[in-house]
This record gives sequence, structure tokens and C-alpha cells, in this order.
Amino acid sequence: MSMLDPAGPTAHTIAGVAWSLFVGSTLIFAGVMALLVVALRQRGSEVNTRWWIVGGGLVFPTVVLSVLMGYTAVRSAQLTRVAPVDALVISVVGKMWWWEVRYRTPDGTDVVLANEIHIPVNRPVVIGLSSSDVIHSFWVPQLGGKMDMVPGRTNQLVLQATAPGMYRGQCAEYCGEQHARMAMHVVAHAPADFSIWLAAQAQPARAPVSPLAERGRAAFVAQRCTACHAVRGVSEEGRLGPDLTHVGSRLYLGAGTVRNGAAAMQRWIAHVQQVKPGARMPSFGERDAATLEAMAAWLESLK
Ligand code: HEC
Ligand SMILES: [Cu+2]
Repeated sequence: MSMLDPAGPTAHTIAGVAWSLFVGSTLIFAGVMALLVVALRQRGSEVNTRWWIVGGGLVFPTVVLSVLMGYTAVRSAQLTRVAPVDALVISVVGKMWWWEVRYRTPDGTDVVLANEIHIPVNRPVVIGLSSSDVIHSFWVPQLGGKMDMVPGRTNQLVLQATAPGMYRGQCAEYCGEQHARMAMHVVAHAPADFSIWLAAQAQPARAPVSPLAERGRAAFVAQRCTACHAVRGVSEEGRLGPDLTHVGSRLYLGAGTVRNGAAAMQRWIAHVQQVKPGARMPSFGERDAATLEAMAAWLESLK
């Protein structure tokens, strides 16, 4: 996660500003130190103090700060320009401690997922940002700036990726115990691959592919996981936790906490309070091993 390794136009602008400030302040610092050395060497010699105070204390800062003000005004205007009408719109809601992500497909279906944002390359993406509890902050340093997510408000951030790849993001506003484990991943695809991905995410959960998965689905319903989790095609009553319709396709579990996989899934369900202490999900470790294994197998099959 480095803002000095930009992968999109706004991130390039921000990195450019950061470098100019860094180089400029280094030059000024070096100049002041050089003057200090000269002053120490020539102690006792006469200097024109008025000239130094007016020149170094008034004229120099006024010129430097005015140039800087003009420069940042021009650069910030480039950052806040309005998104073009063909931009892709995605809404992201910050939660303690994960991200709910919503898309609308071209035919009007709502697609809900969590902690992972897929985007097509070279197309501006408008991200509508909000929160359902405390203030969070959305930050994917390689793609753009930071933006607060404030309950009851929708802020907007325009991102664009110039190359396919995976970019990590992180909540950038302290939001409680598991703030550090509130990461997300942005995956940029070629436009055709993005459309295929979105069409797949818009599908309801696939039917169980094995007797084990079949038992897993039944256990998921019987254990009342459905009180907090929606799985489209199975139950849509619960919204307190992430939508799990395609959880098997995600790269990570628990907002970047662990790499997704059968073992990680089972450990998450059984011992979430050890994996991510304080997460708003109870550990289900007292369930028998066969039930846990079946639930994990079914969830992993939801690609
Ligand atoms: C009280 C509500 C609640 C119940 C009941 C619950 N969960 Fe969760 N679950 C959550 C919340 C909240 C999260 C997000 C935790 C986080 O990342 O901070 C979560 C996260 C998850 C995740 C990770 C999803 C992701 O993409 O990161 C899985 C998998 C999961 N739960 C499975 C289950 C299963 C299986 C059950 C039933 C045995 C269950 N949950 C019961 C609230 C609940
Ligand atoms: Cu947060």
C-alpha cells in the first residue's frame, strides 16, 4: 500500500504534489543549513540584518507560499472534477469492521458483496461512500485520495485504474477495536472480464454440488446464520453481516484478515473471536466438527 506507487490518474496527481512538496522542502532545508554553516564560519563579521529579515523573512516565504497556493489550487481542481456520465457507480457502506459493496447491473439487478471491489480498467468509477455506524475513511492509496464515510451522508470519490491488478485499501479513520483489520481489495480487470464477473455475482447462490455441501446449506439455515447473513436464493432476511451469496469467490475473509480457503473458512466460523476479536459475529466452535466442515464446504462452493 503505497501512495508513491500510483496506478491511476488521481493517484498520479497526488503523488506529483507529494513529490513537489518533498523536493521543494528539501531544497529549502538544504539552503537554510548552508546559510547556517556560512554564518558559523564568519562569526563576528558585519551583516546587513535588515536585508536578511526583509529578504529571508518576508519576501522569500511570500513568494514560496504564493506559488505553492497556486499550484495546489490547480492540482486540487484536477482531483475534484465531476465524473463523466458513463462512469460506473458503486456504493460502499462502512461498517464496524467491514465494507458492504453494492452494484447495479445494466438490467437493474442489485448485487451486494463485501470487502472486495472489482472495477474495469481505464473507466472512471464513482464510489458513493456512507457509513451505518461510526465515521470510517475509504483509502486505496494506489488509486486515489482518502474520503471520509460519515453516517447519514453520501460522499463521493472518483477512482480510475490504468492497469489490471489488485490494489489494497484500508480504513483510514480510527473506528474501534478492529480498525486495523478493516482492509479491502480493489481488483481491476479488462472491461470484458469485468462484465463476466458482474454477471456471475448477479446470479443467486449456486445449488449444492455435493451431499456435503447440501448438508452445509441445511446447517447454515438451522444454525440461524441467516439472521445476519443473506445468501441470495437461500435467505435474504439478515443484513447485519456480509452478503455470502458468492463468498467462495472472495480473496480474503473478514475484511483482509485471512486468505480465503476451506481451512480458513472453518476456523473463521468456529473461532471468529480469536481470528478477529470483537467482530460482530459469535464463534460457533461448540458445534460438532462434521457440521462445521459441511458449512465451510458449502460456503467455499459459493463461487
Ligand atoms: C450476529 C450476527 C451474525 C451471525 C449470527 C453470524 N454472523 Fe457471520 N458475520 C457477521 C458479521 C458482522 C461479519 C463481519 C465480521 C467482520 O469482518 O468484521 C461476519 C462475517 C462472516 C464471514 C466472512 C465473510 C467475508 O466475506 O468476510 C463468514 C464466512 C461468516 N460470517 C459465516 C457465518 C456462518 C457460517 C454463521 C452461522 C454459523 C454466521 N456467520 C453467523 C455476523 C454474523
Ligand atoms: Cu473503519
